[in-house]
Amino acid sequence: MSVNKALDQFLPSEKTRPATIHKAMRYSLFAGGKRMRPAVCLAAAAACGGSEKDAMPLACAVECIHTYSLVHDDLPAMDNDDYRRGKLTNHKVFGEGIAVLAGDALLTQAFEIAAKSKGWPRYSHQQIILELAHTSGSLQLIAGQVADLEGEGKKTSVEQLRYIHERKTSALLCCSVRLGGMSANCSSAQLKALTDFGYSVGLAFQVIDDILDVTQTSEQLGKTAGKDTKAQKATYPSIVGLEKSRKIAAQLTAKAFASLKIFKGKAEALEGLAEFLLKRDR
Ligand code: GRG
Repeated sequence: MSVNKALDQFLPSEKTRPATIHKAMRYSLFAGGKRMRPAVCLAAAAACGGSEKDAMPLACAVECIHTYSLVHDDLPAMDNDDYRRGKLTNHKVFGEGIAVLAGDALLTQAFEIAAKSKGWPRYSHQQIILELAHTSGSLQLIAGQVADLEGEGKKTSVEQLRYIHERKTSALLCCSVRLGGMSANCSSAQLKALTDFGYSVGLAFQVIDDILDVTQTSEQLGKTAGKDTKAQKATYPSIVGLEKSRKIAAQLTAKAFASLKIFKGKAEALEGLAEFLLKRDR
């Protein structure tokens, strides 16, 4: 897959000193993730008439941020998980100290890779970096994680759950789609359509993740199933039930499709990904 090849080229080799940290970064990055964020980034670029080559650094940057968030989320101080992507979690293999650093290094690596992108007439490096920083920061990804940690074991409303899902999941998916568009020097109308698409698809993705947590086995998911219920975490199925959750996921996906009208059939790859996300089983 071209994303794997590009990530391999962007990252220091396993043998680069200090070898442990590069091994740890690569261990989680190449552990078999679905690469959904790079996929939507490249698909958004295609919808706007851009090239894979121009979008690739940004697609790789979002995957590095995503992987960092998983490595840190799995730590004992956070979600405390032993399995991710069907393999032992980073800290189980390398120890907690190296896992913290591997996450830090992946986050930093994302900005280095993004800074290597070419920059576009409508979207400067400054805007690209701002987009990534805002999404990873205390108002989005980290805000979602904080709200999630603080909400454990407490009664959560659907509004509060949506706040968490928007930040923990939808924000990075939305950012991936937007960056794809920016790499194709998209118009502001196209960027607005991509933002709407990314938001809805991102939320649908998390609702489906909540559903899979209760309907699939750990083997199917490659991570511990049923964790949300065990941790008394609020999820869509626990608040509104399984059937209503499925309905919400389908409605969000339909909304995502509707946002793509402006591309007049040129967003086939994005449509295919939205369909795949709705029907996925892991
Ligand atoms: C900043 C530590 C920190 C966390 C931010 C992203 C996040 C919040 C926590 C990670 C755990 C989690 C359940 C996030 C929700 C998003 C999600 C469903 C991630 C899993 O994404 P997939 O299914 O994973 O695309 P793969 O392994 O396929 O890449």
